[in-house]
Amino acid sequence: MKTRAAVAFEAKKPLEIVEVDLEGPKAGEVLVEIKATGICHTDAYTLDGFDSEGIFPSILGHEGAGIVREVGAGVTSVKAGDHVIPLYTPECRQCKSCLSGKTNLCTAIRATQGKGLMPDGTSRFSHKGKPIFHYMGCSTFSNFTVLPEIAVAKIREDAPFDKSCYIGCGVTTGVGAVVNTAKVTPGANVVVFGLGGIGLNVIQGAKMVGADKIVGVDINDAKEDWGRRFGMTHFVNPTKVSDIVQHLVGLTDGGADYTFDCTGNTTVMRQALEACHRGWGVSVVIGVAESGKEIATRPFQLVTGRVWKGTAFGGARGRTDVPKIVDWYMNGKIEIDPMITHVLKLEEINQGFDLMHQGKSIRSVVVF
Ligand code: NAD
Ligand code: AHE
Ligand code: ZN
Repeated sequence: MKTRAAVAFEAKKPLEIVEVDLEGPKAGEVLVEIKATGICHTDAYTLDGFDSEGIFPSILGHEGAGIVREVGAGVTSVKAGDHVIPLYTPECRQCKSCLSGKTNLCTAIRATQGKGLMPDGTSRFSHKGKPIFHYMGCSTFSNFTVLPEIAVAKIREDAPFDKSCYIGCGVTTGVGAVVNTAKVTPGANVVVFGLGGIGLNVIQGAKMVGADKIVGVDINDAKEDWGRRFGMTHFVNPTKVSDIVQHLVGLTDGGADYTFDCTGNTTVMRQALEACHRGWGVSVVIGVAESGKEIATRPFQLVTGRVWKGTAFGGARGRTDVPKIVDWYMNGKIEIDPMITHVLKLEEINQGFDLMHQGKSIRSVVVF
């Protein structure tokens, strides 16, 4: 079939809206009509050439929601008509990682996914007879896409696509980092670095679990009102204090119980670790750093009890947890609507990247 898609033909170039060819689902795969997709900073990071797994031409996008239109042989867990959220972290429930009960990082299809291919080692997308690569196993910047069955979460049908798509990455990552990865406890002091589409969800997660002080750190003063809107109690612009770590240690009576990096900046990651309380503070890396960047700190920071952790997709097991997070949204336990600052047509998708780089959006959502 033919489908409209925003194609990244080259790094650092705007996406081009073209008609591409899409092969139907093979065994164990499903064809999904994408109804809406968010634009996450990770899409921009890959488009800008910072991703060591970045591969072109490809169809980016990994924060979508849509409807199953066709299933391949042997598919049993979803059927045509089901509403689904694509999962860049699938959940096969059979691999060593899934069976361990210790991680959400399913390994069943990670190798081919990282190469922009379906599990059989081929692409379903092509343009003018040449293959186009998939992205993060999702490629939601296409009106139709093909996904492995284990990479879709079936969700309730009354959830609006233009909001629930955000649960495909940003909401689950931020809230999940608090609930699943850090396991923030009531009364804890929390510091969140980077108040964008992910950081604001860390803030709302921290508020939800009853954190006490929730300190937001951002170089953009315009983010202060956004943070407060979701439960932030204090704001710091690091460019306006002489030593951000000492400032935060002072604000949190010796250091935070939990800190979160939502910037992808390795200097900030170090600050986040060092702003943790001696003896028990836990710092969670969420931000994705540019290819080649490394993190550093004095080992003494760890010897004296601070813990450095990371999280992908908020530690969520996609097929199990995503439907629950959709329920949280539908039942009013978490908010999504105010964070969606811009709704765009596919033809306007490059504006969404510009708004993100200018710090003018929280989330732009493309509706098909
Ligand atoms: P965003 O652009 O919406 O927000 C980033 C925020 O960080 C902005 O408000 C910006 O002003 C702020 N910032 C930038 N540099 C800063 C600095 N030096 N100090 C303080 N604040 C600073 O991006 P987003 O969509 O929220 O994504 C944030 C990061 O999380 C990105 O690196 C993205 O790739 C990553 N991410 C990771 C996962 C995961 O599973 N681990 C999932 C989604 C996104
Ligand atoms: N491909 C990059 C790493 C990118 C990365 O860390 N991706 C996160 C999700 S970001 C979503 O917005 C992730 O899930 N990582 C785990 C995984 O298996 O990819 C690189 O450095 O090569
Ligand atoms: Zn993302």
